[in-house]
Order: sequence, then C-alpha cells, then structure tokens
Amino acid sequence: MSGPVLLTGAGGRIGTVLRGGLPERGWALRSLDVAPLTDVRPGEEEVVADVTDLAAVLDAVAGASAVVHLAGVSGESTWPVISHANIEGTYCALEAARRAGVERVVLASSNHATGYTPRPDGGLLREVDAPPRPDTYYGVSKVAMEALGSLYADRYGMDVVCLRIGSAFPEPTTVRMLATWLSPGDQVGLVDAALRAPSPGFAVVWGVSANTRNWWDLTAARALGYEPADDAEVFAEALVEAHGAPDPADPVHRLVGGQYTLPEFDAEHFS
Ligand code: 15L
Repeated sequence: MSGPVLLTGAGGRIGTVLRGGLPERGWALRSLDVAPLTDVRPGEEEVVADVTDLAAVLDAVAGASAVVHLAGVSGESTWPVISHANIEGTYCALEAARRAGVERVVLASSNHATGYTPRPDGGLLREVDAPPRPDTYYGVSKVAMEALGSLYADRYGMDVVCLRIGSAFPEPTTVRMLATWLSPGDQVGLVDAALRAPSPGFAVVWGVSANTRNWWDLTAARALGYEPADDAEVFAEALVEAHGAPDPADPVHRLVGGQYTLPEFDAEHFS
C-alpha cells in the first residue's frame, strides 16, 4: 500500500501508542494534531491542524493510503464541545478522505455508544446485539461517528472500520477494566488489523484485549485479523484487593458504560 496513514489526534493517549507501534508493522505515518508533537519520530510526517477545519484536513490527507481518526474529546463534556470536536471532526475526516480518494478510514468509536446496554448475564455480547444506546453526549458522538461511517461506506463504497474501544490505558486501574482493558500492544494490533483486512466494507468491532473477564464477543474483530495478546487478569489480585470484587448489581458493572451511566456523568457537571 503506498502513501502514509493519516493519523488524527496523533498526540493523544492512543495516538502516542500507535505512533510507537504502527511503524514497526510497516506503516508510514503522517501525524496530525491540533498541538505540535513534542516527540516527532524519524520518518514521521507532522501536520499541525484542527480536525474540524475541512480545508486543512483535505491538505493533510493528500496522498495518504488510509485515515485513522482518533481526534476529538475523549470523555464527557458539554454539548457544544462534543458536537463540534467529535461530530464535526468525524465528518471532516470522512469527507476529506472521500474527496481525496482515500478508500479506508478507521474510526475510534467507544463502548459508550452502547453504554446503557445491560452486560450479558454470563455470555458474550456481539456488536449486532448492541445497537446505539449512548450513555452520555460523548456516547452520542460515537453513535454519530458510526452512523457517518456507515453512510460513507454505503454511499461511496469506502471501507470504514469502527472500533468500539473499551479502556485503552497503559494498564487497568479499576476492577471494571479487568473486563474492558485494551492494552497498548493490542491497540496497535487492532488498528493494524483494521488497516490490513481485505475489503471489510463497513464494520463495527469491539476493541478489547483477551481478558479473562471480558463480556464482549471478539469474533468480528478476530475476523478482521486481530489477535489479542494481553489479558488484564494479571492485574486482578492487586485491583480486587484495593477496590473489592465487582458487584454485579452495581450499575458500574451491570451496564456496558460503567460509571458513565451514573448521575455524576450528567452533562451539567461538565464545562
Ligand atoms: C472511553 O471511551 C474513554 O475515551 C476513556 O477515557 C474511558 O472512559 C473508556 O471509554 C472506558 O470506558 O473505560
């Protein structure tokens, strides 16, 4: 595949991990962020631009082979902030790709698109059994992201892979994350698979490691070629000792979105 991958939100938490891991898997990167990167790597192209500036994203995407869109607000905020950064930003990423003839876009969706979905009682939850059920304005923006991706795939024949990411952190820090953790290495593996899968069309897959306590079905992600290597269970003893065992009746463990479903995540608490 010729041309670099345009990575939006490149300076963020996941962007920084991908900038470390994707080049080792053969991907050249053009890294876009609204703030200058402090650690540009050899061979990496840097673009300083706001992802909601369509003209700037159009310039940035010229000659790219694919777009990985991570830019945006990564948690709950006010409606004006979320709708601008996350919904307008996703539109710009997809529309710029379309106009430039870039045929593959990988979108960083989230489990919070389906946050009010009850966790399955014992089995594994498939993506098709978790339609939109956002837990926050942030979750709504991820529903809009998946809807925009679906539109661009159906209308323009683009390959659009939406990753419903669990908890992408260096290591799990809560007992919920014993189920939802997506390790740094698996973040790289998942995006690599989404970029490489032959003709995925429109796909929505959970983004989670091979956690012993996982309640998401990884069949669709594995079908793309994702082979998770990590399991949060190695952190279980310490986390359960520190925070107690998860109570299945607690909304934090009963619902997919965890703490995002609680009243403290009402948008009025954010500014
Ligand atoms: C997300 O989508 C957020 O970006 C992240 O900060 C975490 O809250 C994560 O979900 C999660 O559910 O743990």
